[in-house]
Amino acid sequence: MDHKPDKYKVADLKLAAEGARLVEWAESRMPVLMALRKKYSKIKPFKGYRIAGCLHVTKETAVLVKTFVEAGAEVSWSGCNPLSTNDAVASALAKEGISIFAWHGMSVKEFYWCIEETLRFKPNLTLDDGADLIFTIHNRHPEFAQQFVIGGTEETTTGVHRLRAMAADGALKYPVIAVNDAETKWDFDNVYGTGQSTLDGILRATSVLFAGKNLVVAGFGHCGRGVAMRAKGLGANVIITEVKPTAALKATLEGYRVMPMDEAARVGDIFVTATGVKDVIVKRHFELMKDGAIVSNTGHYDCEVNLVDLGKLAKSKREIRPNNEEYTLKNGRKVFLLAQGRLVNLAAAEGHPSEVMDMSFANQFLSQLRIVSLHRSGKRLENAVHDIPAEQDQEIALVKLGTQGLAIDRLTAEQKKYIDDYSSGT
Ligand code: RBV
Repeated sequence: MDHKPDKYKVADLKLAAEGARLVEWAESRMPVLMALRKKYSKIKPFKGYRIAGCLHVTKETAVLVKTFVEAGAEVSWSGCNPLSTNDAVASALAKEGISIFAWHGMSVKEFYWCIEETLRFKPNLTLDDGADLIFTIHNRHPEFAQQFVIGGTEETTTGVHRLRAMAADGALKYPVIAVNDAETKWDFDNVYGTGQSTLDGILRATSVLFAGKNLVVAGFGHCGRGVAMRAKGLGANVIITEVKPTAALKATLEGYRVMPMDEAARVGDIFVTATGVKDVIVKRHFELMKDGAIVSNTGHYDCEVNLVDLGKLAKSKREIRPNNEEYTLKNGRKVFLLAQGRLVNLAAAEGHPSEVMDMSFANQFLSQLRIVSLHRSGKRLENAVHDIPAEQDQEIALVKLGTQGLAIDRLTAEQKKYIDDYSSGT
């Protein structure tokens, strides 16, 4: 089916109507992306270009996919996590004729099969969340970079880290724009999006009271900061574990307790890892945990909580409620693992709210458009990881403010002059 991505594989097409309503709901909360859709559906700048995407199949992602299609692109899509696909949304997209390969609860083997399917239509552009698609191209089909791929974008911190390491090694075969590093992405999506959706996931999987609980957040980056802030708002006693001194220091000034995981493991009631690093919670930590401790992860990969260690320590396990497995340890205590250690906000809830994804995905759309526009004029970014232009952030933020009915002040000519005038002082 070269060049004709007319295939799909989803869980159940009968869910399409439900999915379409979810997408409609998201559209009503994503005014910036919808304004881009309106503008570019007329000129169809993506006409003749094929985009392969590998990003959580949520109602917000569907709004992005449909925007690409209306702007003229051919699209083929897979999810970027085995547990994050919303089956209703996936079937709504399939029903609309979009090539999509995604269902909730797939195996890792199926995950890569889906990616391969999206590559069959020879994409010109890749859109990643976690870099699994781009790595699949580099590892299994390196010739695609010469043959038809002209560039890509990356949505998340973990993916950008991996790609920067690859670029530093000279191994990156085509240019990638780091959407994550846009201020209107990381300072909103990563903080407020992760903060709210992570708590949403933990609550849906447990329904516990946060007030008065010791909530341990591993990692005080943007995501950890958001989780800590929102948990504090619900009355939790937040404890931060860190490896970076400045981040730990900032956490103390926000009023959080800071301690190593070896201490936190003894006192925590709820654990959330948000580090991007593996083995944050391992055997010796599980052994120290209180009876009833709840363990979850909101980082991109499921390696932050060592599941092999947990499995070895357990004498039995059962699902006590959806996305919540009770492990009975050999020491008699129980530990509850949420969403199999995969990102709890997407696996147990719906991911970030539409309002923040509005800005993240506006950045995605404009970054893909930048690659295409350069290509049309015979240009190409170098094979490196590129930032989005600073003006793009201000533009997106201004439009977002406008959609909220908010206006801001403007610098006068005099003020602009003052800013650059180093001769004036006291
Ligand atoms: N994320 N997407 C959603 N609702 O579509 N929620 C979260 C959604 C993205 C977010 O941008 C983050 O960088 C990434 O998921 C982590 O995999």
